Amino acid sequence: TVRRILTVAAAQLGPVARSDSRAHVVQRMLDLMQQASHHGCDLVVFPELALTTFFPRWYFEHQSEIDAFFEGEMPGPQTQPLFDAARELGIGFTLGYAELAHVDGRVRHFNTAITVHKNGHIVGKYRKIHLPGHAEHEPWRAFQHLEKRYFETGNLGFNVFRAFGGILGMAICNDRRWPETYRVMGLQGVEMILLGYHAPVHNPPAPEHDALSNFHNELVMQAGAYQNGSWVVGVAKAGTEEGVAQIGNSIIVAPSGEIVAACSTLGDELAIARCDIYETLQLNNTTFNFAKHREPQAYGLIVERKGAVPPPL
Ligand code: ING
Repeated sequence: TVRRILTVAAAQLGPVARSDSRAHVVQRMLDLMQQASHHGCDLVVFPELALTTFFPRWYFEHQSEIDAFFEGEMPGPQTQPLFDAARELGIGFTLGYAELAHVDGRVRHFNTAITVHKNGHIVGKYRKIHLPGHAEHEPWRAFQHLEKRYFETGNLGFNVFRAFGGILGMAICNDRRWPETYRVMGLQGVEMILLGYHAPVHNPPAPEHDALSNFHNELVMQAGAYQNGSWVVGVAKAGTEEGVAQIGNSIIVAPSGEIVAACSTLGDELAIARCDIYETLQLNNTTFNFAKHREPQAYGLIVERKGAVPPPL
């Protein structure tokens, strides 16, 4: 058997204060890349919106205040050191950031993630599709969640790309709760999904689920991994950030659904695993062998939305 081992680090970040400079955060990330390099990692995965505090927790009146949290270029002067380190250390990284893009002569705002190879070149890009929360200021909430106001829905789909000897894909935070995220990449043969998240413990619209935050976090990534025969790397921006408690619980999940590495703190921490890409083939050639077992022709109408029950026969 030809084993393809990819040594991956989930590079969890602790809180980033609004007053923390990008340079300060980048230095923390460089330290984690250095540590990961000592452990022979090929790839380091950083959280969603890693460079700044999670600004959608506040309502901002003026676009200039909002745009201060965005990157107008990638790499830019503040993030270039990450790309240089990738080349110097021979280690790739996945980075979540707020992207200010100029597309078709328009300024557009996305919650974005990129994967950079060991040569410092961007090999994958994804823009968050499932934006949770709300679009208008809702003062009743203990804190806001204004992603629908500050970002547009991603326009790159759930794409996969070949890198590091495998087929990789990316997702961001709330995406991980939706089965479509994994399935659309699973149907493209994805072997490892890289995703970052901020998950407040308290979810104002559904506080009854607060105690299930870590359970739901693990449940969705373990199910997504197993049902699509893919590795899943989920990485938190963790800890109490500007007064909001966020889960850590960064994990690396094998195609079997087993959690093979996990962070145990709420700070900057690496969880490292040697991921054998071959394991994905095993599962996709046995339990989930499409040719032998999958019956798309028998599934009937793909219902556009839950509750649209077809009329009685
Ligand atoms: N954060 C949260 C997440 O999906 C959330 C929002 C929390 C939605 C709990 C539902 C329940 O983990 C982001 N950034 O999507």
